[in-house]
Amino acid sequence: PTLIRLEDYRPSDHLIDTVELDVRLHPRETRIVATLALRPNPDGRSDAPLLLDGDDLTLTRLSLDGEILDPAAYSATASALTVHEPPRQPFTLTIETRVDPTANTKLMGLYRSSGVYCTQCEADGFRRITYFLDRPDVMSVYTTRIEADADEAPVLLGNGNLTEAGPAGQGRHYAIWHDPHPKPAYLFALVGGRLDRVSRPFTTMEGRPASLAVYVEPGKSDRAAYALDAIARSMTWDEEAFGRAYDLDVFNVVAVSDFNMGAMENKGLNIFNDKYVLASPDTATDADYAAIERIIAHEYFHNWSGNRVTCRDWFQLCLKEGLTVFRDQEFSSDMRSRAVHRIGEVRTLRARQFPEDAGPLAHPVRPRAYAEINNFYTATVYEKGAEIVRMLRSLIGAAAFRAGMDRYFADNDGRAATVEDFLAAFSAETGRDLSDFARWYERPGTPVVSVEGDYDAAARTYCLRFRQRLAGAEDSPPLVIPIALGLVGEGGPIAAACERVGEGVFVLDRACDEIVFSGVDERPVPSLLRGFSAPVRIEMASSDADRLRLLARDTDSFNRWQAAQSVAMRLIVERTRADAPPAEDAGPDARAFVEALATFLDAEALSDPAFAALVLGLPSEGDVANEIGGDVDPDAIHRARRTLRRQIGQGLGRRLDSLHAAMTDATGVAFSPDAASAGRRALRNAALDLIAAADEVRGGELAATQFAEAATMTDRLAALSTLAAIPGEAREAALHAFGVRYADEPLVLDKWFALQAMIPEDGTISRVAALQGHPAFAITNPNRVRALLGTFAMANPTQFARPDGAGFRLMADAIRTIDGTNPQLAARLLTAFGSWKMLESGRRTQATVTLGEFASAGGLSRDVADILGRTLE
Ligand code: HT7
Ligand code: ZN
Repeated sequence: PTLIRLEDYRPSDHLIDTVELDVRLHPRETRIVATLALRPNPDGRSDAPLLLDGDDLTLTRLSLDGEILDPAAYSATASALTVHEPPRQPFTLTIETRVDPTANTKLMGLYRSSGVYCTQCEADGFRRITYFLDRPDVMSVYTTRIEADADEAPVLLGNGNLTEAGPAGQGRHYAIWHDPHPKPAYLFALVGGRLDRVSRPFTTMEGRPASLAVYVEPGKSDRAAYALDAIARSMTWDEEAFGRAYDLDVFNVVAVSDFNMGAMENKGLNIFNDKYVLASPDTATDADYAAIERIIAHEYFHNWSGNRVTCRDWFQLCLKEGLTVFRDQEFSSDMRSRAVHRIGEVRTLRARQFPEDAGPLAHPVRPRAYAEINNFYTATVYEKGAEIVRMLRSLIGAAAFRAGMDRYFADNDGRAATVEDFLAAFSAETGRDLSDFARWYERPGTPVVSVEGDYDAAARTYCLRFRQRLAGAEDSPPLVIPIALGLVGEGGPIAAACERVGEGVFVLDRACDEIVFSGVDERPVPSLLRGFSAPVRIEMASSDADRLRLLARDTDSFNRWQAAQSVAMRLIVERTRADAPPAEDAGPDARAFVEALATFLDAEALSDPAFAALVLGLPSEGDVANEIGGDVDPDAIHRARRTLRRQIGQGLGRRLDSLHAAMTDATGVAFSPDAASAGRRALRNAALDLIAAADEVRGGELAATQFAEAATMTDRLAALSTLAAIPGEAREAALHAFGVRYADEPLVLDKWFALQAMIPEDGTISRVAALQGHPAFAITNPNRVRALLGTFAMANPTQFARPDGAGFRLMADAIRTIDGTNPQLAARLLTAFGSWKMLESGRRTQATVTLGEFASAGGLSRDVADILGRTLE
């Protein structure tokens, strides 16, 4: 494959100051006239030809400074337009192209989704609309005239502010949008369609009035209220937390039903996957509400971290994505419970980024080369990128961090920046050299920090020895790892002195180091990596008793949860490895664990239900596989985990029934999606699941009652999920009832598809195959595909990695089909094979055979070929 390399970056030879677009929307033949004000870039080559990017374009007319261009002066293909000897002074190029939005199944460029025209230009979709310098360091001021049939598309939206609108004759109308902020082409957007609107006013801290609006499919505006409110809350939060105000007269969000990702931060016109906009108590779970809030915030925050300050090139993607994830995490933590949210973030990181970093698709947070940039919107760039920003804040402190951010925005406003520009702002603010810290951007892999503790009762000292290692970087200088820590005694935290620990953080910046606490009167248990202060694995030999002391006594909520997870993980891994089937008797270790959980629940469940629900949740089968790391047998993991769940359920006994009852709202209590109410539902449903794990009959009955009586989607879906794990008629009846009730609700049916795709039974493969023929399933709709096939591959390890290879084949067949219409979606699904090398040899062979056949069939898109090539490497 042709690789694009960071080291080959050079500035564009030409710049485009203004872009005037005239777009005449038509379902099959949309005409685009682009008038570009070009000039040679003083930083580029002066004698260079003008080389504009295109993708699947048809050129119908070309003129330069108003004169039709002689065909000998240029060459045009579907993927490039070259003007051989462009003027050496500013000039205007007018390009007319035709595109077919209906035939655009890649969902990049201009396409139609359920009759609504919309665009997706990141990373390189603008070149599917017109020929352009489609690179983020070419920034222009856009004016867009959109014309459409007034009946087909009464709503016409563009970037920036509306300057003019009116009839255009013959039943057509037009709107002109002007965006005063120079931007790269990837932030361009337009929308045309029949849409309902909800709106509200907002006044920024600078006194600027702005109208906020959410546009949705007709008839769905009552489901847009939460998203609209989340926009206003995001704006206020960014003003308070980062001093960033909005900068246009309008902020529009449009929900569409066919979308490759979650949402897109186009300037002033965010386009969303409708899954992350539409919510009502009957159709959305608490997790959906939280995701809507987070993604609305994320895209809004891009207005500064991404749009006002954009990326010089796509290698700097983490500059906007990692930073914006960090910002949305902070927002959600402020809106909800910080501790609970942090645990969720780390679970995601470990479930998605750690395996990526440990497998064939590993890459640095700032990659050095790519074949297809769309394959680098990864957990590493986003989630690990956010962790780097978080570590930076720990290192320099919150006040210096805020000052550094202010400086970064001020110094780079209106510019296309780099990771170096970002770090330079913090260096300038603190006087600190951050070049060692910058290694985090360059090194793939998850570092391991091994720790030994040594208590000297006579000297009343406690010594901690640290060693860091990173596979593949053995000869490279060490990373700078902030480790938040403390000591915990029998009765709680120990106040002991250590001069190397400032603000509770020790900075490990050597390969090995040790620190000594003095004045320690009892053997302590160290609480390491509090709040998950760095994206590393900690290795330390410690007993369950020590871990359970942390669960009971630590002040750091994250480590209390981590302690319970670690004990559960040890028990599951040990049982997975044991040749014999897990014993019926829980054994002393599991009994001690259950006792600790019981004590914890008795003391704290009622005061913090959301946290209690998390403590009750065991590591997922995927987490266990990642922990084991090699020769993985998903069936053995599944059995071991199921047995431990049963033993916990049995051990907690009636306590779970009491919790289930105590967390049930009295009839008539109004629904609220807030964190406290969601926490009660989370604990209620965690209890239900454990009751069923202990006793399928009783749990099944309770779940069936909850399913029938549920007042919220959260409770209904949780009951259905519990029932889904119990084979039999009750399950099939409930699945049927749910399918009928929500037959006209595609987003709800996605939950139903996903739930069935997750059933860890042999029959699931035929169930999934059959569901692909369900009338509500559409192989061209990314949400449907992700719900059914994505869930099967990513969240059903026993069935995806079946020993007979049928799961792999089902996915390979589907991916081949999808690659024919939507390569980006196909490539993303293929990443499910990224952990195949971790499997035991039989399954590994099956994966190699399937992937080999897949490769030899040929005709693959660049997106899929790139993932496949790296997966097989
Ligand atoms: N910046 C966006 C990333 C993106 C995207 C969005 C929708 C469709 C295709 C896309 N390719 C890349 C979304 C974000 O991270 O905010
Ligand atoms: Zn983003």
